[in-house]
Amino acid sequence: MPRTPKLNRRNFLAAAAVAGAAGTVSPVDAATAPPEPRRLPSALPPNAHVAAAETGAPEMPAQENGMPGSDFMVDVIKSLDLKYVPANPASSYRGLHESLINYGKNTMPEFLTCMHEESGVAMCHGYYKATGKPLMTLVHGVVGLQHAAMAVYNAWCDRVPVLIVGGNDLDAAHRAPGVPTFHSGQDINAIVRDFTKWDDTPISAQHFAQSFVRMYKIATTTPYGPVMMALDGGLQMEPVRDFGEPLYIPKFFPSAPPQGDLAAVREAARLLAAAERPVIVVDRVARTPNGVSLLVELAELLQAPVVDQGNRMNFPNTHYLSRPASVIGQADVVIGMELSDYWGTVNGFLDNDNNGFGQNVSKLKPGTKLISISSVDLLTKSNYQDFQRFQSIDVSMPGDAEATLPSLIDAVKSAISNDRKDAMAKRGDTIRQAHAKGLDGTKQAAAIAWDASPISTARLLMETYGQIKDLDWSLVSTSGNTSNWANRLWPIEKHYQWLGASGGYGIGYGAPASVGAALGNRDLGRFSVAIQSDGDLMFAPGVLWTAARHKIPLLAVMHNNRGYHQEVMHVQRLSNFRNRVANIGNDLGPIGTSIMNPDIEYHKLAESMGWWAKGPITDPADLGPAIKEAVAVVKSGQPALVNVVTQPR
Ligand SMILES: Cc1ncc(C[n+]2csc(CCOP(=O)(O)OP(=O)(O)O)c2C)c(N)n1
Ligand SMILES: [Mg+2]
Repeated sequence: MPRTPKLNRRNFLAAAAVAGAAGTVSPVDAATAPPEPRRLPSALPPNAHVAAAETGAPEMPAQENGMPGSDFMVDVIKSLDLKYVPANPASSYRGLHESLINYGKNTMPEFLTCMHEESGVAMCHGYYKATGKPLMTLVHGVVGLQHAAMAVYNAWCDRVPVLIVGGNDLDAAHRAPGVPTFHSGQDINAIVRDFTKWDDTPISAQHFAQSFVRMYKIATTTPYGPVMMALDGGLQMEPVRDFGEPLYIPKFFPSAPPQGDLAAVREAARLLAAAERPVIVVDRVARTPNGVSLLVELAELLQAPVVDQGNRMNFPNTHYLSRPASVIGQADVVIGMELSDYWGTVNGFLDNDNNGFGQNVSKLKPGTKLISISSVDLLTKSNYQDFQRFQSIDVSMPGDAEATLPSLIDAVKSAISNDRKDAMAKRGDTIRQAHAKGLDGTKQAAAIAWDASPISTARLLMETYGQIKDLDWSLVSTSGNTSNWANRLWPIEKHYQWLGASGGYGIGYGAPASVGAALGNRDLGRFSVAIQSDGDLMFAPGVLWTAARHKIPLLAVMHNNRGYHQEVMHVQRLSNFRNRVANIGNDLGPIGTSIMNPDIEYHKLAESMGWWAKGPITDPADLGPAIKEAVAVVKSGQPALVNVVTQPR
């Protein structure tokens, strides 16, 4: 049986426009229908005639033969094993939507209903970091993509592949007038072009097939990143045209990641092997679990401290060579790998100093040599400033750090002379002692104000850890600022135990990225936990419903400090500098930055969207038992939220 045919774009639109007029019935129904009874002013159920008019399917024009373009597109999408499509629905991609759920049977990919396009993109973002597998999202031409844009920027800055397809009706002469035309653009991709790796607008089915496989390939070649396709409404609707040649789906083969130049690798190894105090600084090195093992090998070979900037789990924080950023000041050689901000790593910036402006200070000793391996050097655009301040580097290798590590390890092995080995072992012992001492100090700091109410952020984190420590846990995100207690005190040893932050620091990432990561972890049998701040949650809280609707188990423990506290501090600092008392607006709290009066009942918000929830927890003694209950709920397959009233930081 021919799978389609179907209907061409113009008569489809005509039919849809007729069907859209409320109360329209076909002439046949109208002739046989009983006369309409007198309307009663009430919410009585509609009679059969009205119900048919409101819910019945419109009579459609005869369809032409041929497969709809969007069915072929589903075949292409299925060839890439994309598991989910988290998206907000829209008419501009209705052709593909209908094909995904009917022709594609809503599996591989499965449509997940999102309440904001930003949530759809951020779910893909979080999912990728939990699983190493990209997802695609669909957005409504102009307006949906405008909503999605910040989340795309976060994925760009965080070097995460996300496939975005935006419906758009390009044919100005034949598209539906009015709203669909408001929602069409000549070049919708321009909205996100500055922070996507590639974009395209296919104009034939075969063009779609090539571009979709190409965008997958580009997104998953390091440095990873989001990619965009504008998908014409007419192309989705019309039967595929093969232009006399059989259509085909290009086969995807992954690209080998680019590596640092071998001569530069040897020079770097020579500097590292000869250094008295080498320091390894890492940001997004471990793309895979193997990246963690390679980094441990390099660090142990050199007996060098590792500063993990934490945008991924790169290095176990329980390893004796794991050290804080303060060691950079003593270095004579620094190797920075996949750093987002090399300048900020080796320099200090004091915001609002005595002049009221920032002050720059070098952290380095004179003569310190700098080495860099970074794939991001291979992809820099001009407008957005994610490339950060310029830093001069002695040995700079554009290339993927994880892929370069094996040759660097080999080169370091050859470069270490036997007479250095004792000194290196001694260096390792000193670092081991410093690591143990540092951990003691951190524990003591965490105990400060242990019994305070609002609850201290250290207690928030440690009570949470106490309830999940025996599970195969994954900390999917910490939004807001909890003084980094998780990374300082939870033993983070596996790559999925910490998934990093948003990348671009666009707030509103935490909640949806946690749900996306929890989705990936669900399928892998891991237990997901997020520390969820109040400000972050309120950007697009509808993602809570998405989690409940699609049965995504996630423990969200709230860091509810009742404000945009980072901004509280900014305004306070500036008031101090200007020698003024910050206006707190009588009892309303800091103006423009507090989220109080009325206090938001986050537990009720979550409950209303199908979550198990408890709160507000103000007594620290109640915290452990509440989280324990929530853990049991999450283990049964549901999301659960504990609303905890916390100290600001
Ligand atoms: C989209 C966006 N809007 C505004 C900001 C500025 N901003 C930075 S931190 C912050 C406060 C976030 O509040 P919350 O998530 O509750 O964290 P807290 O600072 O209270 O720990 C804001 C508004 C931003 N980074 N991104
Ligand atoms: Mg807050």
